[in-house]
Amino acid sequence: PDRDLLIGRLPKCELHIHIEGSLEPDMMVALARRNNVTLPWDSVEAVRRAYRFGSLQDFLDVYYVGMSVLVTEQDFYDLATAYLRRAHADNVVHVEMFFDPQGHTSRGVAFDTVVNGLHRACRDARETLGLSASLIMCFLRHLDERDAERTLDAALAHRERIVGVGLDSSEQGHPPEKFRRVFARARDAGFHLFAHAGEEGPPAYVWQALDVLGVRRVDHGNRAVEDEALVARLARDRVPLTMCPLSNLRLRVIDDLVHHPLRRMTDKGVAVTVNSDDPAYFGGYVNDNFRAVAASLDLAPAEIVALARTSFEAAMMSAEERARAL
Ligand code: ES4
Ligand code: ZN
Repeated sequence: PDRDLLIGRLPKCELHIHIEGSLEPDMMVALARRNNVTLPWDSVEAVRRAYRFGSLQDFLDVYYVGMSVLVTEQDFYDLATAYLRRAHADNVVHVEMFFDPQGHTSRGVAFDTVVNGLHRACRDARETLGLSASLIMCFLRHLDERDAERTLDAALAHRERIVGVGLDSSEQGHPPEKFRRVFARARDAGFHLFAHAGEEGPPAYVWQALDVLGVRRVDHGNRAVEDEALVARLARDRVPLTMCPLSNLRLRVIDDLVHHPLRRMTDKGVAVTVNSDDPAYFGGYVNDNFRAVAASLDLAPAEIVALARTSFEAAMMSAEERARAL
């Protein structure tokens, strides 16, 4: 229908995409062969069958095994290039891409290998596709702060190729305040600050992301809807939420998209964006997420346009990138 045409045509930014979560089953199987990595699944079909998740942790257990096929700089380049082409087809003009260095360094892959491959893909995409793309390094919150500190140390050698730091992985039991010191150091080094909060965790974790870590944008933030004062705070300070409807559905954060909190947030004046999170695992890229949530919440064309416009407001683009994108 008209709504789908509009969504396809709208220029947009994607601000919540884990590049390792864009690894499609066919590339996973091909890279496993190329690198002699043994997977617990013996075919593309078997990989697909493993994608039934009861929770965030169920997904993460598969996600960390899946990324083990990424070994060489070329693997990271190929992964990011495939994603950026796919995003371009969705009329994405600017991407802020999360990556999980600890998911690779823990397997013996050098930090430099990861960043060099991803950065080269971002640079080439600017030339060939005309879209801008930048990198945000996430700390794995199920690991301790010391491990995050060592990861930040490694990132300082690539300071100009990484625009920010974020916080992801298993949320429950790993509150933002666990990473207070490493985020303070990252801020002093000039990184933009982000954190996943309120995906499965309580509103208190969103408050901590804001007041203890000092983040300027919150990833997911679904459960902020339970706390009226928190919603008012997000709206007042225009702290954007990068929401991911199909992820929430697949990870059973919500039982049906008609219950997605996006509309309740925008109605209260919160800046909300729509994103894909881990598109290869959750069954859709950014336009699929727009289409699914627009249909379920019966969003009007003006509301869809506003979501895309908010993605530009919420993006951490340089003046030069902003001029190019608009
Ligand atoms: C993630 Cl959906 C989600 N939540 C938390 N951490 C993640 N890492 C990759 N996808
Ligand atoms: Zn995420």
